[in-house]
Amino acid sequence: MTIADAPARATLYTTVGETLKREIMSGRFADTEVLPGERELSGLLNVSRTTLRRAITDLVAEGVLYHRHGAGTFIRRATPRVDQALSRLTGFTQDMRLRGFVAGSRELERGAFLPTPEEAMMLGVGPNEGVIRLSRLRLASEVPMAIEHAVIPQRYIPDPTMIGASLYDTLEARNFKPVRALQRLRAILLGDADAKLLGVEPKSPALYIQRIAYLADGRCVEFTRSYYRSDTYDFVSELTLAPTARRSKA
Ligand code: 16G
Repeated sequence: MTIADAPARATLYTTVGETLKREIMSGRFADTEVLPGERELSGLLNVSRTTLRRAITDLVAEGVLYHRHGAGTFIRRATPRVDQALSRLTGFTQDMRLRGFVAGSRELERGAFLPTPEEAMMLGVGPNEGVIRLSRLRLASEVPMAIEHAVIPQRYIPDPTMIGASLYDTLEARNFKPVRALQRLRAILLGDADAKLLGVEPKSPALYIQRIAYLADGRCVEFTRSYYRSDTYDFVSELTLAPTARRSKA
């Protein structure tokens, strides 16, 4: 990977940038997310560090690379893009499986607690009835997609360790799988901590989704707050004419 026949000095860094980009696309650094250090790269490309730095700045502006404060320069991998129907009640693991991605999670919190007033109200439980909290960073084939904070009344899952890789699989195995849910969506800007977890720039836009899911008998089994990366997820809804409008057309 040397820059042979380098053109005029002013465009040398552009050529370096293009070479570097081509190498990334062709999978040269596929086993790492971190770009090799300046010394190594300038040696590989046979250019000065100043030229290399300039090329990297351009690739950052283009979105091919990104800096993480104190950690170095990283390669932005192509992220999965997901179309999610808004009208189907499915869980993350199932959604990802259907799309050929491997669902994964990084656990952020798991335990049994007394509910906050908001949790008690949303779940319809008393202030002294325990709830399970499970917070996870959800991954699709290793790429962070969403942060989820799920709360479940302890009467449905007595012990937090009972929950396996999929909350919905666990609820189904216990005969408490939700059959209906209400969802509220709002556009937000991510705070620093959440942006870092999701691997995006601070203040990136995201979708905040609140889901309240019910059992067939109307009892509430789940209250989940999620932050979905808006660059990886499209929520799609199907619209049909209201019955009155349909009648008047016929
Ligand atoms: C989805 C649900 C979330 C549910 C989770 C279960 C949305 C917005 N949220 O992410 O409410 O708790 O799936 O997934 O769709 P799991 O079965 O993989 O744990």
